[in-house]
Amino acid sequence: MSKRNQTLGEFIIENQNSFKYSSGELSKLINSIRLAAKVVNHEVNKAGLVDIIGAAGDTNIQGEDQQKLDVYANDKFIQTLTKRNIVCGIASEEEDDFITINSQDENHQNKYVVLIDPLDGSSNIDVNVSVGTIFSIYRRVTPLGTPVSIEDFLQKGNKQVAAGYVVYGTSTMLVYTTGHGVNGFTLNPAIGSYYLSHPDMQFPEDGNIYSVNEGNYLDFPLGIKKYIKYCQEDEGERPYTSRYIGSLVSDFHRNMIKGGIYMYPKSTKNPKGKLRLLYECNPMAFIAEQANGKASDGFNRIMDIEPTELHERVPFICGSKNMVEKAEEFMRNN
Ligand code: AHM
Ligand code: MG
Repeated sequence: MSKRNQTLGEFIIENQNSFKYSSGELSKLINSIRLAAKVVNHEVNKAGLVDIIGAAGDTNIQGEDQQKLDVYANDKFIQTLTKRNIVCGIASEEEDDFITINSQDENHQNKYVVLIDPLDGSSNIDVNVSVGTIFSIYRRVTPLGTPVSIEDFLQKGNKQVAAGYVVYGTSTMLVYTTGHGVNGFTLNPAIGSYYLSHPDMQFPEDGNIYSVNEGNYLDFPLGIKKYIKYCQEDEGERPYTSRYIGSLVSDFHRNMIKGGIYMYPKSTKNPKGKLRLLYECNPMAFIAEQANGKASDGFNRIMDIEPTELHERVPFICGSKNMVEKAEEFMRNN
């Protein structure tokens, strides 16, 4: 039974047995993500000091090269995940191809693959707006003893064993699921520990926030245009209110707490949508469903889509169940 104020470390240990392959490896994996997230958080918090400590590409006063934060985050997560003899492969939004990791005995005994968007929404960093990390974890499907292969990464979202995000916001939070609901932990920066602050998170069934980049309105499919108009119509409980940060993690997080819908539809500019199925949509869809929400490409469940390539894009509609179903109805009928 989870308790508020429990640390993430305590929570992981206490809930380890609820996971069906409970050998402790998944717990160690989540632990390493928690650790890398703290290191990245520390760096993200210094982003405003760029004029003082040097911009990307510069060499700082200690003679170290300054990296772009998304590259830094990518390196940190990869380093942390590589060392623990658990992960056999990593695919990152920042890397063209997946990375193969061998076990210490060099016999390819590691069982898990991780897909990660190390710093999502990174265009928001320069202006001190929240960004996030998104991760998704699967068990490999190829046999132990062989190097990881592309099939291990191109699994449907419904095969995920865990997924989560870190939001570097007014507070830093780690929110994750292993398929038994969604729990959110807030970092106390003074102590460096995450505490269970949001147990059993749930999307309200309905909401009144819609989050979409309306700058693309003219290029949207008719169903989305009509849904947006429906949100704006002055009838009964409506109009809804619009909130769009442009950081998926933050928009999603707010909508999960307050009730709302996030949409990144296809458009003439982005004919397949913008967001990546494997690094962004599947993990957020898993969290949404575990929190009583819904995620769709407008017609189909996101987690049932068969991926065909690592960096595949997909239209994404996600949030409170009734709102997503309403948007799907507009898509079907237009
Ligand atoms: P990124 O992976 O290049 O950071 O892009 C993903 C981000 C999402 O976080 C956000 O919701 C979306 O792109 C915003 O895109 P736009 O500026 O087109 O509205
Ligand atoms: Mg991204």
